[in-house]
Amino acid sequence: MQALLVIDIQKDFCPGGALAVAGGDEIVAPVNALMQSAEAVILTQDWHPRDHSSFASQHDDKTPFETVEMPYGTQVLWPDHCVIGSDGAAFHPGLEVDRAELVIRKGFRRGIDSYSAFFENDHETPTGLDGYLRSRGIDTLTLVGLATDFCVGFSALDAARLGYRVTVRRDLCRAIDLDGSLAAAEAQMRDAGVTLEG
Ligand code: VGL
Ligand code: ZN
Repeated sequence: MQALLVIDIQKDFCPGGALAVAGGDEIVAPVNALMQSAEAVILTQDWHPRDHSSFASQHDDKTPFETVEMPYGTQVLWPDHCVIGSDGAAFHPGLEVDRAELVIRKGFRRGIDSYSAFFENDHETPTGLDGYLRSRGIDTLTLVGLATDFCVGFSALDAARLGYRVTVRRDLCRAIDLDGSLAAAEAQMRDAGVTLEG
């Protein structure tokens, strides 16, 4: 069984948002269309407490897009975004959220970020999505959303490592692209056996 995994199509990642991804809103209509032919639809929602440790505002002398060493590894620091319950954390108003059977929220622990829909950034703490998919008999995933080089890429890599057949629709994703992060993510995905389409 197949599922469409729609990653983080939230206001803060669209033009005008706190961590806007160029062209982020352009994918909303074609993602809605793709939902119609999916066997199951699952959405993810980036969902951070206001003092989240991935926010540059929580670190002295740091500005967004710098990095910091965390106990679990190097972490990029971001502008405050997708704060729990805020308008920016809401899905893009055009996204057909009613089609989704599951919404998985991630990044809700103050001390650890979670790009992937499967594991937090320690690559260890599970979100529960793998168990959900397995218990529904879903073994094939199509990924779309924001951003290609962070949450989509990390989710696709984890999914491939967990044994799912994974396709990323590049035409239905948009990237942040920090210092070559898009090319790096695409190379890693290819190496992991992810099919890049579009
Ligand atoms: C994302 C940076 C921080 C994403 C989430 O959805 O790709 N990127 N939080
Ligand atoms: Zn985030």
